[in-house]
Amino acid sequence: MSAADLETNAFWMPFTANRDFKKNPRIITGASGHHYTRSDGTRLYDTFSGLWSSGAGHCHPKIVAAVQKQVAELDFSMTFQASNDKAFALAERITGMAPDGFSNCFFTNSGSESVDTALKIALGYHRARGEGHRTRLIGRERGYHGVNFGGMSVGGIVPNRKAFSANLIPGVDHMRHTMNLEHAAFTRGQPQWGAHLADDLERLASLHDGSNIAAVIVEPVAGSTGILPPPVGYLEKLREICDRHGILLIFDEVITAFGRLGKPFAPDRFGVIPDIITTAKGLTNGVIPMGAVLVRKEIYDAFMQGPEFIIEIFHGYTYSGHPVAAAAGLAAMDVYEGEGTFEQAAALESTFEDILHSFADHEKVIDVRNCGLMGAIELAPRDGAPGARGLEIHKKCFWDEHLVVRNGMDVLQFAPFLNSKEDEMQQSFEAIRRVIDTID
Ligand code: PXG
Ligand code: PLP
Repeated sequence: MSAADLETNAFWMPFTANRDFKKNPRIITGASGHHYTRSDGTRLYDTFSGLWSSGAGHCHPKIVAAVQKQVAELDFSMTFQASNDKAFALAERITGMAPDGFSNCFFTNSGSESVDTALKIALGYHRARGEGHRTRLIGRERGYHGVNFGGMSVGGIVPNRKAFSANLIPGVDHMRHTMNLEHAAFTRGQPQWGAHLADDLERLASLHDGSNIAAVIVEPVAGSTGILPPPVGYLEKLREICDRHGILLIFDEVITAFGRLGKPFAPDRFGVIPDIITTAKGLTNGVIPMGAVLVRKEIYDAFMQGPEFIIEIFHGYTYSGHPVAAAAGLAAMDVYEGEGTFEQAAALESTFEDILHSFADHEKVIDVRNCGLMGAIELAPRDGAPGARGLEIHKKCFWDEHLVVRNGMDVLQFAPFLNSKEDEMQQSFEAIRRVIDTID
């Protein structure tokens, strides 16, 4: 198939410059392992694991087989009042993998839905315990928590909020973000500078009185806004302030869960344990849309009160616990555990870090950041055209170097496969260097 034969008008593409894209569409028609197939048959190396989603590689045969089997056996069953076996099995599986104390999981279809679900659970939890006055929510600048109204409100990405600012949910404050080029540029892993920024939470607790705050939501490592690892001591401080004021701590692990940090979950890496964890993406290795919100036992138990015939939480999606998605999730867990995927990711980390930081002295590069298998190379914006350089690199990589590279404005973001081959990783970055060298 040639891209020229494809009618591209009707699809209103998400987070894309539609008119620019449709002049010369970049169409992918197949995938296998670490490569995509472009519409003209060319193989492209994927440096972003899908959209952070497909860490074990595309079209993993075990996951494909599980989905094919499930869709022919039970295509759909509701999970409202009756349910399917796979949803229960997956919930057991991922709570078993989660840090101690996480006993229950609520299924959604995406990261955005996981975030809004987590915020509702936090509010409902306090209300169930007679603390319905805890209504305020705290997010952070440069946080990405999806695109639904709750997540957008606690999120901190200006363009995502701008057009909707009058209708964001009330009672939300933001802490400052943790990125600082002056104090922490070119840090390998967690910066030493910045733990004091967690004191913003204490300040907000003083302002509103901590007893009015329901929850704080942060990405343990911010992803979408260009990889911001937590400063050393920062998450610990957030946890301590939350404990002091009875505030729930939510880790949005839509990107970081399932191996991206070389461990199942961020608490396994940082030693700080939140109260609620949101996931999506890697839950099914990106094969079928699905998210899950994991909660500590006290939270689930707080809802399990009153007459037993009464629904405890008036929340749920038609496709919560969809059997085909759950089968994909179970197969993904089999792959992760059976192949040692998270250990593979941990073993690749230092090579990845070295490759990224070899860009540090490039004249167009103003910062390099990394944590686990999350990495960013930040380029100086071209005068008067912020974002142009990043998009040009993406396009040149796609057409000339046969690479899919994700850019957010002028930040090149990398999510190598958790089971990447080191030589392919090396080669992909050699190609990226050629492109950065040659563009204006
Ligand atoms: N929370 C976090 C931390 C995320 O990274 C979402 C919520 C929303 O998930 P859904 O499934 O509704 O998209 C995300 C999604 C990028 C990029 O380029 C990141 C995401 C999505 C698309 C692109 O960094 N993160
Ligand atoms: N809108 C209408 C009219 C519906 O009937 C439903 C679900 O039944 C929804 C929205 C929500 O859809 P979902 O459960 O897929 O989130």
